[in-house]
Amino acid sequence: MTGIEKSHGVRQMKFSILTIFPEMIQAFLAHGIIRLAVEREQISISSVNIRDFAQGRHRVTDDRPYGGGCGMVMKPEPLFDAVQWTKKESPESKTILLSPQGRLFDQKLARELAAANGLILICGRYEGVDERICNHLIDDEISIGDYIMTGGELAAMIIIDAVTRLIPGILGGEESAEKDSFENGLLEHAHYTRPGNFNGDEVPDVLLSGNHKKIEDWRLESSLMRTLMKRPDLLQKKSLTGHEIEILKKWCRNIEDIIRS
Ligand code: 4G4
Repeated sequence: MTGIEKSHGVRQMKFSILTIFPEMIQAFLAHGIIRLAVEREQISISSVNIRDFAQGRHRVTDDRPYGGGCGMVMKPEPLFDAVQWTKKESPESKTILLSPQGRLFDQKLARELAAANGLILICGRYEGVDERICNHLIDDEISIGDYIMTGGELAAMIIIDAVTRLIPGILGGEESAEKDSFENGLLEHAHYTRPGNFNGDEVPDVLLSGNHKKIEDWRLESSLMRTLMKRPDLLQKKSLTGHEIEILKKWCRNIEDIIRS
């Protein structure tokens, strides 16, 4: 994208990743939609090496825990200085610590983050980060799920990936984010491409019919049934439309007919 296009109101989302392993991020930037978004200057992703802010010949970023115990803790000073420096570079950004103790990340939180001007994502290593970092520098603490990883880098990439595809203009109209799973509270309908017969398994006739109304109905029905089978919890949470309730009732009647016969 040229400077002229950018000055016509297209804003750029700025991601900064604070890590002691900036090389981990490179492969993520080099492919697919993320790479395109960087090339078009719709997003920028910069890594900040926490070790560059560490002191002494060995540039140590960890230390033994007060109170004893095994493992090491990320020292506060280098991380503090790295965050302060990044905040000066990007004063509009929101500062987030990736940690197992954070708010659980989901599509709704991804939408919330997509509205920010920029994100500073802090990746902890070792057994965790000094508590005084969490208290003073962080706007939010986010977890990508209830499991422990050796560092926050993968969590940062997951968040950047999910947030980037929600930024207006990133996805083409065909693959636009409004049609996604979770945006309407349902899983996606089944997808098919050529060949029409794969190992004896046929594509449903309706998808070849060219009847757009029937195809839309089939897709909604596919969405509803897949959600019922795979993620009934989503269906319970969602407020169903009249049309959706009719489709579920039709399936209920079919099942009752089978039981009776
Ligand atoms: C901060 C505190 C995120 C960061 C402790 C990070 C899982 C997640 C880390 C740690 C992470 C998640 C070493 C436990 C790095 N693990 N679920 N590890 N630990 O989002």
